[in-house]
Amino acid sequence: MRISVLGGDGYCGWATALHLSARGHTVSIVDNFTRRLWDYELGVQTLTPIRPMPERLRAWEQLRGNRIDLFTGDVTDYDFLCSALKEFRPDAIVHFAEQRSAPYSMIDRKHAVSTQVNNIVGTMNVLFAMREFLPDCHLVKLGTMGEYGTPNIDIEEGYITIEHEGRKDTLPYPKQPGSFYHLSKVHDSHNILFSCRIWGLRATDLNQGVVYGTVTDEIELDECLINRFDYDEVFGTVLNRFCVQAAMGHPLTVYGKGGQTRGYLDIRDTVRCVEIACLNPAAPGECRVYNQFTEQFSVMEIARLVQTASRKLGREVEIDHIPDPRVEAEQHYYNAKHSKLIDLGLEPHYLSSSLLDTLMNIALKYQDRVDVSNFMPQVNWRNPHNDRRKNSFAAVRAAGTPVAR
Ligand code: NAD
Ligand code: USQ
Repeated sequence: MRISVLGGDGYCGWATALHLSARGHTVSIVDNFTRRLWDYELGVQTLTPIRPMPERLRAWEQLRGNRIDLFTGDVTDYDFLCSALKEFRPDAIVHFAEQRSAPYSMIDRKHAVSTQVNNIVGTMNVLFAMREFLPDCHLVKLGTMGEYGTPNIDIEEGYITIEHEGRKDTLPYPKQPGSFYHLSKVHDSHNILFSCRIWGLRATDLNQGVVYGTVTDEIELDECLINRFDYDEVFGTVLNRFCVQAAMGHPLTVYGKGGQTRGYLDIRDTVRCVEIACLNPAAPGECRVYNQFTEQFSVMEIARLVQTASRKLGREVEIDHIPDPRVEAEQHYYNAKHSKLIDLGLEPHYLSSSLLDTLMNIALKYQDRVDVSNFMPQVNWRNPHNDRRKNSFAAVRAAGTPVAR
């Protein structure tokens, strides 16, 4: 297949582009590298020294003989997006190109607005481009399990059948997201569903859980292909953060009681799920929703697993309960269905102590790059003007460092 990976420089996107290329698909990457700029804005960096995109692509071509085309630009720029898609003519568009951090979207008004503009406009542009000149193309869009929130009933895969006043219908599952970022995904989902209904487009909305890990079969082929491993409070996801904290002997930062339960998956399953969705396209007019995760854990369960794995490596690490900077249920019912991708052939990599060892060893390998001041949360949901003064745009500008805006 010809597959365009929007956001192919990112954590999930880079691993997916390589996986699809390794499996014989013809792949293009579309990215404007804004994520590298956001790291710079926040004064954080990935634990792992990711290479510039031209170096990444050269290394891949030399290793595997597979060329990945690069289109550098912003998906919110409709003319750019159209020219990239018209030139490549994909059978499937995998859309990762969004601002994906809940804390980033909760810093202040500016970050909330820029998150929603970036995400919603980008997805709208993809939908309009498909309608205009790629009507048979299949959109594989990364959504999030966080769109559903934490209802006190089981979570279905996208739709729920309801009986009301003696009548019955199957309707989109109710959404109760927990950040302006998660809300942007809900708005995307509505726009995608509407476009499929009125224009007959085909789409799969992958409601992905929290991703962990950093290595895939392709990424471990060469140091130049190394993937992101974010551990900071804004972009680091919880399991990856805990592994780096444990490796550094820092207490694990459980927010509040730690009963917050989410769906999780290994990045090796992310890349496989995306390929499965591409190989089994939705029908014209169909907007499918798959819940893309393999296991559920509470934050405390993850903390205890990391603590045990750390002990085995001879490192004692404490678990700290710090006041939850987010507004979220700290103890709640959670049971989300996730069988559709398994039915299509996904064979999950369940969380193992050996994977935790691997992640802690990666953290030790790059420990010189760890800034422990990025472990504690600074963004608070209750405060509409979070002061990340030391790293803010204003401070960077004041220091005279050029910032592209
Ligand atoms: P990431 O920040 O590592 O990568 C996103 C990429 O998209 C970056 O390379 C960025 O430069 C690019 N991008 C953003 N806006 C763009 C724009 N307007 N034009 C062009 N490129 C743009 O994020 P990720 O962790 O790889 O997540 C990818 C997708 O998967 C996101 O949509 C996210 O919501 C979803 N997701 C991620 C996780 C997770 O745990 N990482 C979990 C569930 C869902
Ligand atoms: N948490 C802690 N301690 C930490 C970090 C997080 O207790 O040091 C808690 C959070 O409060 C939250 C849970 O762990 O309850 C998960 O937080 P996270 O930062 O790992 O993940 P989240 O903010 O939900 O976002 C991540 C991705 C996002 C994706 C989402 C999937 O960044 O792009 O959409 O996971 S889901 O959670 O299913 O919505």
